[in-house]
Amino acid sequence: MSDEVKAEGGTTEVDAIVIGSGFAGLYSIHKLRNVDGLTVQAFENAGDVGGTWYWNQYPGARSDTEVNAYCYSFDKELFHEWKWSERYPRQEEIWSYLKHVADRYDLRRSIQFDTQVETATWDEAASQWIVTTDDGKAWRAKFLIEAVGLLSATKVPHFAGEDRFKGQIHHTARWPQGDVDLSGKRVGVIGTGSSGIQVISELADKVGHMTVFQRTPQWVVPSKHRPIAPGLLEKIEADYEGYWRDVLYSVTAFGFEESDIAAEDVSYEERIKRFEEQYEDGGGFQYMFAAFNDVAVSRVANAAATEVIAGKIRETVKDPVTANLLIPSDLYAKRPLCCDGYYETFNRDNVELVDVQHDPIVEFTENGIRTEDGVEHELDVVILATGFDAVSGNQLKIQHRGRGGVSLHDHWAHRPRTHLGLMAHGFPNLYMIYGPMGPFTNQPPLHEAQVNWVAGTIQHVLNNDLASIEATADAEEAWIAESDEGASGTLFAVTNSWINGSNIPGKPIINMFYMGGSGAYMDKMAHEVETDYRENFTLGHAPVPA
Ligand code: NA7
Repeated sequence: MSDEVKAEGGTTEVDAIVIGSGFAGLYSIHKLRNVDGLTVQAFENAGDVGGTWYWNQYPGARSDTEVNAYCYSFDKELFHEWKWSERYPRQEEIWSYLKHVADRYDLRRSIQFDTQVETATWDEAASQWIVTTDDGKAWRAKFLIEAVGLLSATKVPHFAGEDRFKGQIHHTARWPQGDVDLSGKRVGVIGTGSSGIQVISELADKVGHMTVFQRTPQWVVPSKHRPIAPGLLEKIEADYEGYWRDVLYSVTAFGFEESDIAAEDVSYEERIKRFEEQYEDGGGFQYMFAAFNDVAVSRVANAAATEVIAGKIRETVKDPVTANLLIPSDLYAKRPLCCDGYYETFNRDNVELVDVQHDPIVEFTENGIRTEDGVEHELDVVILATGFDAVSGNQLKIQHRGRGGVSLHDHWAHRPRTHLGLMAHGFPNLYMIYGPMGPFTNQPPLHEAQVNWVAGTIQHVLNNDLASIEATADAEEAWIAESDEGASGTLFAVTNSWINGSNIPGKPIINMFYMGGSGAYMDKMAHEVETDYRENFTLGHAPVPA
């Protein structure tokens, strides 16, 4: 049964609209339904729930966050009853989990699938958002929650001649449902980020020939995938609230023990020894945050981290020319990657590494890809593992008009602007889960924390008969300054990647995250509640009826 109510003028009215049905969208629907029984309508442009885990069905797709912190915490029964099979679950398993959550909490009745939200316009007089969808319908709601995904708007580079290519081209994040038969095929992979290294490692022994088109190598450590440590989930359940509190009040919210030792404070030998041990234990985020606490800020620490990985690449990859091509010159300051067997893949006879930094892709031909050295690489299938217009990309696909008709595109013309990564000045009652300058952490626990905060503000608006809540211009400015200052002290700021927008030509290169840590971010949200939202928000009153 739908919650909607027909409103005047052909639009349908609900209390809250949610966009997206990934981790954050599903929890938003559940949570908001429990705020004074609000009516909620969600829109999802995919054919089912899952968000990232719906779209990324490419071979080898799996989480590289340990599953004990890559799940919901809001219901201990759910945590208890869902039996995860692996430390880093595959896409299929995470997707099944999210579908189970949708069914268990009866969320599907609120979701309209295969529907793209096109516009969102603030109606000042009614204090409502008017949302239009690509099926030609219009909706009204007082609250709009956008859970549209941090890594969702795909980056699809266009190459000369791609229309005449007779084979198939697939982006990893728009992988066809039902899989693609690649056995025995000649497969090219463009891109060597998280998605690329997973697809390459998974497919190398299943395809006829694989050509890896690498522009920029990245540092990869093994994940050392293994079953979940015996007793771990039971131990978490024994102190469930304490465990999740510790996750949220850590730096990264990944659930592992973060180091409090600076690599700069120990000897060179000790540094190398510790990174060697961490490499053996596996995990990208662990390599960055569990060995020492200064890898992302200290060039000394960073150099030791990369020295160890470079040594492993040289040990693993038999051909020294290939090994050298695989060793990055960048700092270890992109989103850290992990994957078992990645470097070993390049010892296979059917795998070829093509350096497209040296010899860029010139064009697609009927039969494959031609690079600048004149070589035509013959291919049946090309996999684009070319990433995303991250963080702000999906938000900007919706044409927003806020107070006074100002567009979000204009408001963000020079850079995305938010307070807390959640709300933007001029856009009342609009919440962006993991919007720009949100926390740089493991996402699911912080999704929940943000949605809980959103629900709290909505409750505050309702309890006080308010029309709206809106971040002030000063709050936005202060948040940007604080986020920028924090990020400028890190090596992420000086390393090209989607984290600072530098993967998208023409996109402003700026810090896209608050890097003060999960615990500090939790305190920032709590501060707003403790001050009754008076410091950093304008609380709008409904017009008194005549
Ligand atoms: P990433 O990490 O942004 O990686 C994209 C890769 O694609 C990267 O190696 C790029 O090389 C390469 N790329 C992009 N455009 C081109 C063109 N035109 N030619 C050649 N190579 C290109 O995306 P992922 O999907 O792997 O991962 C994104 C996040 O999703 C990941 O960090 C996880 O959080 C989940 P470049 O570095 O630009 O030279």
